[in-house]
Amino acid sequence: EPRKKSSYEIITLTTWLLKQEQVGTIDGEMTIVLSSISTACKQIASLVQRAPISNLTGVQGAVNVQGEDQKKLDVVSNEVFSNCLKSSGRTGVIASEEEDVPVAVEESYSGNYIVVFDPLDGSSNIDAAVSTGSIFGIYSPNDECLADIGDDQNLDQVEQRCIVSVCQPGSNLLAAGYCMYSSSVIFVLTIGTGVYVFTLDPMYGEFVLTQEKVQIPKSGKIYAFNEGNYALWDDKLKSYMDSLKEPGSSGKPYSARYIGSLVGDFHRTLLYGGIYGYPRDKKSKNGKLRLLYECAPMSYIVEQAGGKGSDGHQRILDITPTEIHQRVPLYIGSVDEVEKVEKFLA
Ligand code: P6P
Repeated sequence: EPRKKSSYEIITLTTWLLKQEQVGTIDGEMTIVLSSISTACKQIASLVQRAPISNLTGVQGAVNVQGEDQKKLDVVSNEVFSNCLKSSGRTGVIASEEEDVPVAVEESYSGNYIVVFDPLDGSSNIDAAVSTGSIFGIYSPNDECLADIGDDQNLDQVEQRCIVSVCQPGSNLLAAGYCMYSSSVIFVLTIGTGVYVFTLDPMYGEFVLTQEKVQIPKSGKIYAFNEGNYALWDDKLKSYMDSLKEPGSSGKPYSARYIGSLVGDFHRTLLYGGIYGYPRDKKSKNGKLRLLYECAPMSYIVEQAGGKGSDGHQRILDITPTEIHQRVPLYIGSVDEVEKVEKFLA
């Protein structure tokens, strides 16, 4: 008797990852790394959702029950991410916004993937309970940087080698994703076969597949820039910004939406279309966002969804970082919208 397929088939992230491994899109090591990342995101989701409560358990600079100083949520998120990756045993090197240099993971015994991440982007929004997110990217293992780690090689030589192996162009990414902590907890992932969206079901703590092969609209009349910096922008950018306010042939100007959290602004752009931009300005010569663990992963995702990620002149994924925390200007979203700003900036 063939198994009756239930009409209400739930596909969890775990089962989805195993399926991708079965068809050979990813190997078993990558499956474990991605699964450990999703575990970190679940833990961070619960930390973020209870942040105001845990803040109430003690006054500023309170001491927690183990006698440790209470840490800021973004530092705690970094520890959660790092611990999950280290215990996966398949991560060779991690580079985080919260770490000055890449960390070579001694516990790694196979896989040796390179994982870059921003554990909690937009953390200044936490106290107001506005959306925040974690962003990650995974590069292929790089064994030579980890070579001789057992010998008494001085660690900063290893770290130097690891910096080189971490500084790869986004075009080398094998996987990228983010987890948005908002009205829903949304895990967005690409392994190079399109963009998949999973929603955390709090009933049983699993990410459930809710959208497959997301395609960003080719155009969209929503823009997300911090116009408070307008006076600091160059004239070409000002002209672009002014053009968005003209009613144009449709009789309606663009709408501004900006929540001060890249993950939230990006996710809305991915689903509704439009553009998110963080330009360079007179104060920040290279803009504010980091290439390695913010702009490159987001650009890989948006390209997998049929969109574009640019620094205003070139494809983000073609830029090779020269240092871990390098900043670049970012224009990302619908093809028509990114190409429009590139024309103004040419
Ligand atoms: P501003 C958060 O600090 C962040 O890195 C992004 O998430 C966000 O889009 C941007 O910076 C906000 O920066 O200068 O507009 O407050």
